[in-house]
Amino acid sequence: MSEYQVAQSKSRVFYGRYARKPELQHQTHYCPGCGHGVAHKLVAEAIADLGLQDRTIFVSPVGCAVFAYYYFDVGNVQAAHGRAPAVATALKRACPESIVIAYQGDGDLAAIGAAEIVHAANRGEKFSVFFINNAIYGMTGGQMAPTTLVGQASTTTPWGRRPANEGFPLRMAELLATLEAPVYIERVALCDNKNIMRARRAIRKAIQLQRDAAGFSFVEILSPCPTIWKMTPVEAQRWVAEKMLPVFPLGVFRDRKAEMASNGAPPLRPLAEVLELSQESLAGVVEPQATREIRRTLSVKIAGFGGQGVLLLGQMLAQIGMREDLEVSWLPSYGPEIRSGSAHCHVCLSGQRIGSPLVEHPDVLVAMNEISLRKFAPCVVPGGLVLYNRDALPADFAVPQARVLCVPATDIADQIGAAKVGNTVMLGALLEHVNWLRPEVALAVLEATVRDPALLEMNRRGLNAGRQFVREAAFSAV
Ligand SMILES: Cc1ncc(C[n+]2csc(CCOP(=O)(O)OP(=O)(O)O)c2C)c(N)n1
Ligand code: SF4
Repeated sequence: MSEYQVAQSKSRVFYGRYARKPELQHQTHYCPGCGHGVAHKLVAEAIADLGLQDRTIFVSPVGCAVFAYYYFDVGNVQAAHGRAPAVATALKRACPESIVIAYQGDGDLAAIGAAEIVHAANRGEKFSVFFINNAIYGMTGGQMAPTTLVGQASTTTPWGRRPANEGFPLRMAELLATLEAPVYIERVALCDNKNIMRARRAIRKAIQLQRDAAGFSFVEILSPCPTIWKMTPVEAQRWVAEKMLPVFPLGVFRDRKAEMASNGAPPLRPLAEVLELSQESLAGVVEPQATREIRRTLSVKIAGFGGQGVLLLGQMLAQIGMREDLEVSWLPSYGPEIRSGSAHCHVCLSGQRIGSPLVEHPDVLVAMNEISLRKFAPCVVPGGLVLYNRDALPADFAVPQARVLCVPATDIADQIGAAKVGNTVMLGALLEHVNWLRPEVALAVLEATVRDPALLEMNRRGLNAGRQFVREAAFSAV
């Protein structure tokens, strides 16, 4: 067999294997002939060629591209339906050095998210938007989108779109081009190789402009959806050229590199000043130890029923971290019923910047009830710790990979006289274990949080009781 040279291969901006489904790790979930696959490839190649992989944050939409974060090996955030421009705004403002990409379908961008895209464009937010216009809602089975053509049948317009009833196709590129702020707006089409090359250049240009600190850039990409259109991939490409191009003409609608200076941008101010933290609220702050040098990291999941102080325990831990001059994050998660439904939160403390506030594999799990124990204990990292709010594990349950410490926190709190300080008992147990977080800092946080003197005293006792319990448990284990 003759030797061959690989001329085209998967961009390194894609993960080597996709973790979405065990049996699908070598391919995306897109239908054959779908424009999303081509658009992804063009975006990935542009990021790779411009050397921006480490700086890129990709905001994926709701729609067929919802799983883009399984494919792009960059920073990823998945936004609620239509809200990608709002999320991208926050990301770009918080991390101005990042290359922020909002990627959206036409239902996402032009229907539910119409306000977000117009206002982000109008503010001239300095990120890039790639807008996949396939004239239909793909993911949900083919409802009419704002971009559906006149006469085009959809599940919600089976008779074909009628302007008198459903209005006319929305031309987003032209609409945004009426605004002052955008720097670059172009419409391209994935209907044949020549046009795919044009799309490639437009995508690259949008990202380049962002790299060069210009303003808002927007590329509308007319894109085939063979599945919903009930066509073969070849027919669908042809349909883009024959039916979509007359309604959505290709071209550059804006090409104006804005002045580089950030005219009118608000000055950067210290966080405490922005949050209006008064001297009074900072009173009792214990001087941070030299934790920056320590570079400790700790990820904790705290789970239980609403009403057990699960979220508050997470907040207290995060505040202790802040007072220790660490980077912190606290991410709550609870159902519609805040009391007695299940609730959990993720807390990260680190001497370095925190990549994601999500804690899938915690160093420490604080399980305030059995459901949480069973659900989350298998995810604790090998060698991690489970603090369980009972005096023993259930007889049929083991956590082979981690250490388990049963701390009957609610019972201890009951003995103190207030079941609700069970969370503080657990905090004490946790502090005793993580010996680089100081109890005096925890006390200062409690004093700043609990206003009622009697309850504060209970909390103090709870904290000490939790520490004491762990010390004695360790002693009896020796
Ligand atoms: C708030 C909200 N409303 C509605 C939905 C249902 N929904 C999911 S995807 C989608 C349409 C996506 O269509 P489009 O943006 O055109 O993307 P495509 O799937 O065609 O790529 C809708 C309506 C949702 N997930 N969330
Ligand atoms: S339904 Fe359409 S847009 Fe969605 S993956 Fe399939 S071809 Fe692509």
